[in-house]
Amino acid sequence: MISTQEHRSEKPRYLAILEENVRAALKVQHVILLESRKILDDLGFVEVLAPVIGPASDPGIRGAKRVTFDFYGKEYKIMSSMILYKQALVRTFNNVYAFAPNIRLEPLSKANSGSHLCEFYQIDLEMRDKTINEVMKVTEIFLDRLLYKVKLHCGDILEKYNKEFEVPKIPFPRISYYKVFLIANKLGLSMNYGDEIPSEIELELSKRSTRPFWIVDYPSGSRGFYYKENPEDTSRLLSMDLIYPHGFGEASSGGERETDVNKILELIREGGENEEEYSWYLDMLKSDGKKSSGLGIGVERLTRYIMDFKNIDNCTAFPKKPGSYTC
Ligand code: ASN
Repeated sequence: MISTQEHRSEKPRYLAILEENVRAALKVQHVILLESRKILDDLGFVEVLAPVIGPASDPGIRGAKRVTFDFYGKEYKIMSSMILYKQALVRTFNNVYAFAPNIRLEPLSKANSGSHLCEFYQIDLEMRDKTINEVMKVTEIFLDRLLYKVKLHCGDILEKYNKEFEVPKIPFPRISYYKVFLIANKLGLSMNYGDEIPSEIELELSKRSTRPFWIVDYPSGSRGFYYKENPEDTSRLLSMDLIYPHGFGEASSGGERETDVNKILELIREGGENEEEYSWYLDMLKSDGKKSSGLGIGVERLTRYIMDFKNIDNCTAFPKKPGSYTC
Protein backbone atom coordinates (compact mmCIF):
# COMPACT_ATOMS: atom_id res chain seq x y z
CA MET A 1 0.00 0.00 0.00
CA ILE A 2 2.98 2.33 0.04
CA SER A 3 2.98 4.74 -2.89
CA THR A 4 5.18 3.77 -5.80
CA GLN A 5 5.32 7.43 -6.85
CA GLU A 6 7.21 8.53 -3.76
CA HIS A 7 10.95 8.96 -3.77
CA ARG A 8 13.37 10.14 -1.17
CA SER A 9 15.53 12.99 -2.33
CA GLU A 10 19.22 13.12 -1.42
CA LYS A 11 19.32 16.80 -2.36
CA PRO A 12 19.70 19.60 0.20
CA ARG A 13 16.32 20.38 1.69
CA TYR A 14 15.95 23.76 -0.01
CA LEU A 15 16.07 21.85 -3.31
CA ALA A 16 14.09 18.80 -2.17
CA ILE A 17 11.12 20.99 -1.28
CA LEU A 18 10.85 21.90 -4.96
CA GLU A 19 10.29 18.28 -5.91
CA GLU A 20 6.91 17.01 -6.96
CA ASN A 21 6.15 14.58 -4.13
CA VAL A 22 7.10 16.97 -1.30
CA ARG A 23 5.12 19.73 -2.96
CA ALA A 24 2.10 17.44 -3.28
CA ALA A 25 2.31 16.43 0.40
CA LEU A 26 2.61 20.07 1.48
CA LYS A 27 -0.42 20.95 -0.63
CA VAL A 28 -2.42 18.20 1.08
CA GLN A 29 -1.17 19.50 4.43
CA HIS A 30 -2.34 22.98 3.53
CA VAL A 31 -5.81 21.57 2.88
CA ILE A 32 -5.69 19.60 6.17
CA LEU A 33 -4.91 22.81 8.11
CA LEU A 34 -7.41 24.99 6.27
CA GLU A 35 -10.29 22.51 6.44
CA SER A 36 -9.52 21.52 10.06
CA ARG A 37 -9.99 25.16 11.03
CA LYS A 38 -13.34 25.34 9.27
CA ILE A 39 -14.62 22.04 10.68
CA LEU A 40 -13.46 22.69 14.24
CA ASP A 41 -14.97 26.16 14.14
CA ASP A 42 -18.22 24.59 12.98
CA LEU A 43 -18.02 22.03 15.82
CA GLY A 44 -17.76 24.86 18.36
CA PHE A 45 -14.00 24.90 19.02
CA VAL A 46 -11.97 28.04 19.64
CA GLU A 47 -8.43 28.15 18.24
CA VAL A 48 -5.66 29.11 20.64
CA LEU A 49 -1.97 29.68 20.08
CA ALA A 50 0.04 26.92 21.73
CA PRO A 51 2.77 27.78 24.23
CA VAL A 52 6.26 26.82 23.10
CA ILE A 53 8.22 26.90 26.38
CA GLY A 54 7.38 26.44 30.05
CA PRO A 55 8.68 25.15 33.40
CA ALA A 56 7.15 21.72 32.72
CA SER A 57 6.20 19.73 29.69
CA ASP A 58 4.56 16.39 28.99
CA PRO A 59 6.70 13.51 30.33
CA GLY A 60 4.43 10.86 28.73
CA ILE A 61 6.21 10.73 25.39
CA ARG A 62 7.06 7.05 25.00
CA GLY A 63 10.80 6.96 25.52
CA ALA A 64 11.61 10.28 23.86
CA LYS A 65 13.49 12.98 25.78
CA ARG A 66 12.47 16.57 26.40
CA VAL A 67 14.67 19.54 25.56
CA THR A 68 15.61 21.81 28.45
CA PHE A 69 17.33 25.17 28.44
CA ASP A 70 18.25 27.98 30.78
CA PHE A 71 15.49 30.56 31.14
CA TYR A 72 16.99 33.42 33.14
CA GLY A 73 18.54 31.05 35.66
CA LYS A 74 15.68 28.53 35.77
CA GLU A 75 15.51 25.29 33.84
CA TYR A 76 12.69 25.46 31.31
CA LYS A 77 11.44 22.99 28.73
CA ILE A 78 10.42 23.22 25.11
CA MET A 79 6.94 21.76 24.74
CA SER A 80 6.84 18.02 24.12
CA SER A 81 3.07 18.51 24.05
CA MET A 82 0.72 21.23 25.30
CA ILE A 83 -1.34 18.80 27.39
CA LEU A 84 -1.06 20.75 30.66
CA TYR A 85 -1.92 24.03 29.01
CA LYS A 86 -4.96 22.82 27.13
CA GLN A 87 -6.40 21.59 30.41
CA ALA A 88 -6.04 25.17 31.64
CA LEU A 89 -7.56 26.65 28.49
CA VAL A 90 -10.84 24.72 28.76
CA ARG A 91 -11.53 26.95 31.73
CA THR A 92 -11.66 29.90 29.33
CA PHE A 93 -13.51 28.21 26.47
CA ASN A 94 -15.39 24.92 26.55
CA ASN A 95 -13.72 23.45 23.48
CA VAL A 96 -10.25 24.49 22.41
CA TYR A 97 -7.78 23.46 19.74
CA ALA A 98 -4.36 24.42 18.52
CA PHE A 99 -1.92 23.42 15.83
CA ALA A 100 0.71 22.82 18.46
CA PRO A 101 4.43 22.29 17.88
CA ASN A 102 6.00 19.36 19.74
CA ILE A 103 9.72 18.83 20.27
CA ARG A 104 10.80 15.33 21.31
CA LEU A 105 14.27 13.86 21.13
CA GLU A 106 13.31 10.44 19.82
CA PRO A 107 15.81 7.61 20.21
CA LEU A 108 18.12 6.92 17.26
CA SER A 109 16.43 3.55 16.86
CA LYS A 110 13.37 5.41 15.54
CA ALA A 111 15.35 7.34 12.89
CA ASN A 112 14.18 5.16 10.01
CA SER A 113 10.76 4.18 11.31
CA GLY A 114 9.17 6.37 8.64
CA SER A 115 6.85 7.88 11.24
CA HIS A 116 9.03 9.67 13.82
CA LEU A 117 10.17 13.27 13.72
CA CYS A 118 11.79 15.21 16.55
CA GLU A 119 9.77 18.28 15.57
CA PHE A 120 6.15 17.85 14.59
CA TYR A 121 2.72 19.42 14.94
CA GLN A 122 -0.39 18.06 16.58
CA ILE A 123 -3.96 19.17 16.15
CA ASP A 124 -4.55 19.28 19.89
CA LEU A 125 -8.18 19.18 20.99
CA GLU A 126 -9.58 19.54 24.49
CA MET A 127 -13.24 19.53 25.55
CA ARG A 128 -14.53 20.60 28.94
CA ASP A 129 -17.02 18.39 30.82
CA LYS A 130 -16.74 15.72 28.15
CA THR A 131 -15.99 12.02 28.53
CA ILE A 132 -13.47 9.97 26.60
CA ASN A 133 -16.33 8.48 24.57
CA GLU A 134 -17.61 11.89 23.57
CA VAL A 135 -14.14 12.94 22.41
CA MET A 136 -13.76 9.76 20.37
CA LYS A 137 -17.09 10.49 18.72
CA VAL A 138 -16.18 14.10 17.92
CA THR A 139 -12.81 12.96 16.57
CA GLU A 140 -14.49 10.49 14.25
CA ILE A 141 -16.84 13.17 12.95
CA PHE A 142 -13.91 15.57 12.53
CA LEU A 143 -11.77 13.06 10.63
CA ASP A 144 -14.67 11.92 8.49
CA ARG A 145 -15.40 15.48 7.36
CA LEU A 146 -11.74 16.35 6.98
CA LEU A 147 -10.81 13.33 4.86
CA TYR A 148 -13.83 13.93 2.68
CA LYS A 149 -12.68 17.53 2.10
CA VAL A 150 -9.13 16.43 1.34
CA LYS A 151 -10.48 13.95 -1.18
CA LEU A 152 -12.59 16.68 -2.72
CA HIS A 153 -9.87 19.33 -2.95
CA CYS A 154 -6.83 17.14 -3.61
CA GLY A 155 -8.34 14.71 -6.11
CA ASP A 156 -5.51 15.20 -8.64
CA ILE A 157 -2.85 14.47 -6.00
CA LEU A 158 -4.66 11.40 -4.69
CA GLU A 159 -5.13 10.17 -8.24
CA LYS A 160 -1.36 10.13 -8.58
CA TYR A 161 -0.19 9.02 -5.12
CA ASN A 162 -3.06 7.17 -3.47
CA LYS A 163 -5.60 6.23 -6.08
CA GLU A 164 -7.44 3.81 -3.82
CA PHE A 165 -7.85 6.19 -0.91
CA GLU A 166 -11.31 5.90 0.63
CA VAL A 167 -12.66 7.90 3.54
CA PRO A 168 -12.93 5.20 6.24
CA LYS A 169 -16.37 4.50 7.65
CA ILE A 170 -17.13 5.71 11.17
CA PRO A 171 -17.40 4.75 13.97
CA PHE A 172 -13.98 3.10 14.06
CA PRO A 173 -13.74 -0.26 15.79
CA ARG A 174 -12.31 -0.45 19.33
CA ILE A 175 -9.96 -3.01 20.75
CA SER A 176 -8.77 -3.26 24.33
CA TYR A 177 -5.17 -3.10 25.52
CA TYR A 178 -5.65 -6.60 26.92
CA LYS A 179 -6.67 -7.92 23.50
CA VAL A 180 -3.57 -6.27 22.00
CA PHE A 181 -1.50 -8.01 24.68
CA LEU A 182 -3.03 -11.39 23.78
CA ILE A 183 -2.46 -10.85 20.06
CA ALA A 184 1.15 -9.77 20.69
CA ASN A 185 1.72 -12.97 22.68
CA LYS A 186 0.18 -15.08 19.97
CA LEU A 187 2.44 -13.46 17.38
CA GLY A 188 5.47 -14.00 19.60
CA LEU A 189 6.05 -10.23 19.99
CA SER A 190 7.44 -9.11 23.32
CA MET A 191 5.18 -6.88 25.40
CA ASN A 192 5.14 -6.41 29.18
CA TYR A 193 1.63 -6.17 30.51
CA GLY A 194 1.33 -2.75 32.14
CA ASP A 195 3.82 -0.93 29.89
CA GLU A 196 3.08 1.29 26.91
CA ILE A 197 2.42 -0.78 23.79
CA PRO A 198 5.69 -0.88 21.82
CA SER A 199 5.44 0.90 18.44
CA GLU A 200 6.43 -2.36 16.67
CA ILE A 201 3.30 -4.05 18.00
CA GLU A 202 1.05 -1.14 17.09
CA LEU A 203 2.61 -1.30 13.65
CA GLU A 204 1.99 -5.01 13.28
CA LEU A 205 -1.69 -4.57 14.20
CA SER A 206 -1.89 -1.58 11.89
CA LYS A 207 -0.54 -3.69 8.99
CA ARG A 208 -3.26 -6.26 9.59
CA SER A 209 -6.04 -3.69 9.60
CA THR A 210 -7.91 -2.09 6.71
CA ARG A 211 -9.63 0.56 8.86
CA PRO A 212 -8.45 2.96 11.55
CA PHE A 213 -9.14 1.55 15.02
CA TRP A 214 -9.01 2.67 18.64
CA ILE A 215 -7.04 0.98 21.40
CA VAL A 216 -8.76 1.56 24.76
CA ASP A 217 -8.53 0.46 28.39
CA TYR A 218 -4.82 0.96 28.97
CA PRO A 219 -3.77 -0.35 32.40
CA SER A 220 -3.34 2.19 35.19
CA GLY A 221 0.26 3.37 35.41
CA SER A 222 1.02 2.57 31.77
CA ARG A 223 0.97 6.17 30.49
CA GLY A 224 0.90 9.90 31.37
CA PHE A 225 -0.13 10.94 34.90
CA TYR A 226 -2.83 13.18 33.43
CA TYR A 227 -5.06 10.29 32.36
CA LYS A 228 -7.92 9.47 34.72
CA GLU A 229 -8.50 6.01 36.13
CA ASN A 230 -11.82 4.48 35.18
CA PRO A 231 -13.95 4.89 38.34
CA GLU A 232 -15.75 1.64 37.45
CA ASP A 233 -12.48 -0.28 37.30
CA THR A 234 -9.46 1.54 38.69
CA SER A 235 -7.05 -0.93 37.07
CA ARG A 236 -7.82 0.75 33.72
CA LEU A 237 -7.23 4.25 32.40
CA LEU A 238 -9.68 6.36 30.45
CA SER A 239 -7.14 6.72 27.68
CA MET A 240 -7.05 5.75 24.01
CA ASP A 241 -4.89 5.67 20.91
CA LEU A 242 -6.11 5.87 17.36
CA ILE A 243 -4.20 3.65 14.93
CA TYR A 244 -4.16 4.05 11.15
CA PRO A 245 -4.54 0.95 8.96
CA HIS A 246 -2.12 -0.46 6.34
CA GLY A 247 0.99 -0.15 8.52
CA PHE A 248 0.81 3.61 9.13
CA GLY A 249 0.70 3.11 12.90
CA GLU A 250 -0.24 5.60 15.60
CA ALA A 251 -2.43 8.54 14.63
CA SER A 252 -3.35 9.98 18.00
CA SER A 253 -3.28 9.63 21.81
CA GLY A 254 -5.63 11.08 24.35
CA GLY A 255 -8.14 10.50 27.09
CA GLU A 256 -10.06 11.86 30.03
CA ARG A 257 -8.07 13.97 32.49
CA GLU A 258 -7.30 13.21 36.10
CA THR A 259 -8.29 16.05 38.42
CA ASP A 260 -7.33 14.48 41.76
CA VAL A 261 -4.22 16.44 42.75
CA ASN A 262 -3.02 13.84 45.24
CA LYS A 263 -3.15 11.07 42.67
CA ILE A 264 -1.30 13.22 40.16
CA LEU A 265 1.33 14.19 42.72
CA GLU A 266 1.91 10.56 43.57
CA LEU A 267 2.42 9.67 39.90
CA ILE A 268 4.67 12.68 39.28
CA ARG A 269 6.86 11.53 42.19
CA GLU A 270 6.76 7.90 41.07
CA GLY A 271 7.89 8.99 37.61
CA GLY A 272 10.95 10.68 39.16
CA GLU A 273 9.71 14.09 38.06
CA ASN A 274 10.41 17.31 39.93
CA GLU A 275 7.02 18.34 41.31
CA GLU A 276 8.10 21.98 41.61
CA GLU A 277 8.10 22.27 37.82
CA TYR A 278 4.41 21.45 37.85
CA SER A 279 3.47 23.94 40.56
CA TRP A 280 1.24 26.17 38.37
CA TYR A 281 -0.58 23.09 37.08
CA LEU A 282 -1.07 21.61 40.54
CA ASP A 283 -2.26 25.00 41.86
CA MET A 284 -4.76 25.19 39.03
CA LEU A 285 -6.15 21.74 39.79
CA LYS A 286 -6.30 22.53 43.49
CA SER A 287 -8.18 25.75 42.83
CA ASP A 288 -10.76 24.19 40.51
CA GLY A 289 -9.85 21.16 38.43
CA LYS A 290 -12.18 20.97 35.46
CA LYS A 291 -13.25 17.68 34.00
CA SER A 292 -12.09 17.50 30.39
CA SER A 293 -11.06 15.07 27.69
CA GLY A 294 -9.00 15.50 24.57
CA LEU A 295 -6.41 14.16 22.20
CA GLY A 296 -3.75 15.19 19.71
CA ILE A 297 -3.62 14.18 16.04
CA GLY A 298 -0.16 14.30 14.47
CA VAL A 299 -0.34 16.48 11.34
CA GLU A 300 2.63 14.97 9.48
CA ARG A 301 1.43 11.42 10.20
CA LEU A 302 -2.03 12.30 8.94
CA THR A 303 -0.44 13.72 5.78
CA ARG A 304 1.63 10.55 5.38
CA TYR A 305 -1.42 8.33 5.74
CA ILE A 306 -3.32 10.32 3.12
CA MET A 307 -0.33 10.46 0.75
CA ASP A 308 0.43 6.76 1.26
CA PHE A 309 4.08 7.66 1.82
CA LYS A 310 6.71 5.46 3.41
CA ASN A 311 8.74 8.40 4.69
CA ILE A 312 7.41 11.03 7.02
CA ASP A 313 10.26 13.34 6.00
CA ASN A 314 8.41 13.88 2.73
CA CYS A 315 5.45 15.21 4.75
CA THR A 316 7.16 18.24 6.22
CA ALA A 317 9.25 20.96 4.65
CA PHE A 318 12.17 20.75 7.05
CA PRO A 319 12.29 17.31 8.71
CA LYS A 320 14.17 16.90 11.97
CA LYS A 321 14.96 13.23 12.18
CA PRO A 322 16.75 11.62 15.11
CA GLY A 323 20.49 11.97 14.53
CA SER A 324 20.36 13.80 11.19
CA TYR A 325 21.65 17.32 10.77
CA THR A 326 20.18 18.35 7.42
CA CYS A 327 18.37 21.62 8.04
N1 ASN B 1 -1.99 14.74 22.92
C1 ASN B 1 -2.06 13.83 24.04
C2 ASN B 1 -3.32 14.08 24.83
O1 ASN B 1 -4.07 14.96 24.51
C3 ASN B 1 -0.86 13.97 24.88
C4 ASN B 1 0.40 13.67 24.11
O2 ASN B 1 0.60 14.09 23.00
N2 ASN B 1 1.33 12.97 24.71
O3 ASN B 1 -3.57 13.36 25.79
